[in-house]
This record gives sequence, structure tokens and C-alpha cells, in this order.
Amino acid sequence: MHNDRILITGACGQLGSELTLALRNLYGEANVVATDLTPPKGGEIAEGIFEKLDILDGEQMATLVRKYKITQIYHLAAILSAAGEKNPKMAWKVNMDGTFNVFDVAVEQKVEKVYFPSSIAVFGPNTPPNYTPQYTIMNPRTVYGISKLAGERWCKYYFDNYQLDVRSLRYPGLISYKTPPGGGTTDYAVDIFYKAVAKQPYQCFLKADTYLPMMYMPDAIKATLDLMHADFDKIKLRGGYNLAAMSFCPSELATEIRHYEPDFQVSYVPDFRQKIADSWPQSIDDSKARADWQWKPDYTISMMTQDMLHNLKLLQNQQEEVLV
Ligand code: NAD
Ligand code: AKB
Repeated sequence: MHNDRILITGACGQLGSELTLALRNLYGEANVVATDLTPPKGGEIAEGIFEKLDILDGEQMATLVRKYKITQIYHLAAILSAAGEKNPKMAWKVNMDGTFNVFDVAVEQKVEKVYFPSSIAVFGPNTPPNYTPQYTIMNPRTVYGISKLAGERWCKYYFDNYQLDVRSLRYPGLISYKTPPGGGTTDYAVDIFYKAVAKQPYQCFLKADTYLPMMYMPDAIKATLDLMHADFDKIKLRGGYNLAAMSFCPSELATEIRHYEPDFQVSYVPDFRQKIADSWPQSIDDSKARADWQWKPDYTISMMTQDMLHNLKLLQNQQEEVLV
């Protein structure tokens, strides 16, 4: 582990801003290179090595991999589901060409391991929605989901044909308080907390009874690191592993929040994201991840809700102190 040098794409996003810190803690600040389109605007992530990198620029990517003698790439940069539907060709280009650049640079420069995050968006309206199995009908209907499913298949292709040790997880919607989400369909489950803490009503863009699989960020980080640290022989799937923690709908989350903020009001005005959510599973069977590399989540909806409110209130108090 101490000889590893890691490059992260999309490091300033919702996942990257926390995964980068976890990787720096494990591997040392000097061994982790955060990259993104623009430098971080302050925060802990700004404290380590940062390089500007557009993942569509394969030459610059190769230069950085050479310069830092990179041995592992965590390829997080992508355009998410809701943002992707606004500019489908652009989303396809970033998600596919960027991934090819990562895989090709990794093969050319003998990078030892690559991480490719997939998503529940690989599933579609013909998929069995409850306890969705690892292998089933997929047929994603968003450009994001199509690109993630294609990305998974290319993971397997590069593993089979170029012996690239690439590993992948199908994350549910991720919930966190450090960095806001970047344009997904599950974003309501983060936005709602900001309104609750500000003591304002929340207008939800999904219907009250829309069940989706979700996960708290510490579990997502744990799953990612466990997968990447698992022995080579334990990784039986080279597409994305199904991964689960909790499933709930907006009205259930509002009820949880009301245990701490009894006056919290939520209204429901579904928009184009409803159709996307309706095409995704409601719950996930992650038994393969549990069997192959002993995955087990820690956080329930009530633990997550308590922790989100606690931390957002702390941040709010810190901001108020700065203003005084
Ligand atoms: P995000 O939108 O918050 O962050 C993505 C980052 O990629 C941004 O910082 C953005 O600047 C960067 N980026 C976009 N285009 C780029 C380009 N051309 N070159 C370099 N950087 C570029 O996304 P996230 O939530 O942090 O997601 C990270 C990964 O995890 C993505 O691949 C996403 O598909 C996957 N994922 C996330 C979730 C979730 O709920 N957050 C769920 C499933 C899968
Ligand atoms: C999105 O909603 O697009 C993401 C995801 C589940 O991949 N949060």
C-alpha cells in the first residue's frame, strides 16, 4: 500500500470531495493527486495536491499519470442522470470518451488498478423493481444509465482482453453534507436536509411515495475502499456489483426528519425527474457483494437522518459565527 500513488478524476464532486480525503488518510497526502475541471474552492480538499484535468484530454491525463508515477486511478468524473438529460450528447461524450481515456492510459502506463463507479441508473423500466437482482433485464432509459451500463461492459472487456484490474460498484443515491450533489435524480434526499435545517419548507421534485435505494456517504466510502482493497481472487464480477443500504420514499424521509424538526413542511411537485425515478429499482439485492468481499452497510435511515441534521446544524452555526 505504501508504494501506491493515486489519481482521482472528478475529485471536487459530491463523492470525490470525501473519497479524496479518505484516500489521503490511508495513503498519505503526497501520494494522492486530486483532479477536476476547476480547482476546489477552499475546504479540506484544497489542502493536498490538485491538478486541473478535463477527462476528455487524454494527453494531459497521460502526462499526469507519468509525472506522478500513478498506480491506481479512481475515475469519478461523470455527468449524472438529470444533468445528462439536458444535454445527452455532451453527457455521452464525457461519460464514454473520458472513460476510454482512463482505461487506455491505464493499460499503456501499466496502472495497477482502476475504479469505475456505476449506478442503479443501469436499470430501467423493465427491470424487476423490488430486490433487483445482480443479473436481470437492464434497458436503462437515461443517457447517464446507458453510459454507465456501457462503461460496466467496457470494464469487463478491458479486464478480459488487457488484464486491467478494474473494479466497479452500482451505487444507490448517495446522501452527504460536505459537498452538494451534482445533478442527479436522487438529489432531493440531500436538498431536503438543507431546508429542514434552515427551518424552511421543502418542495420535492418527486412524488411522496417514490421509493429509491439510497446510501449514506460513510458507507459508500467504506464499500469503495473495501472493494479496492479486496484480494484479486475475491472479485468475481468485473461489471458493477449491486450495492444496497436503505430504501425509502420522500414522505418517509420527511417523517424521519420531523422526529427532530416537528414543524418541517414538505410539498410534492414532480418534474421530469419523476419519470427517471420511476424507471429505477426501489430496492436492491446486493448478496453478491456481501458474499464475495463481505460487504455490509452500517447506516440505517434513522442513523443517517440524525447524523445529517447534526452535521448540517454544526456547519450552519460555524457560518453564523463567521458572520457575527
Ligand atoms: P458530481 O456531479 O458531484 O461530481 C462530478 C465531478 O466531475 C464534478 O466535480 C465535475 O466538475 C467533474 N467533471 C465533470 N465533467 C468533467 C470533465 N470533462 N473532466 C473532469 N472532470 C469533470 O458527481 P458525484 O456524485 O461525485 O459522482 C461521482 C461518481 O459516482 C460519478 O461517476 C457518478 O456517476 C457516480 N455515482 C454517484 C452517485 C451519487 O448519488 N452521487 C450515485 C451513483 C453513482
Ligand atoms: C443520480 O441520481 O443520477 C445519481 C445516481 C443514483 O447515479 N445520484
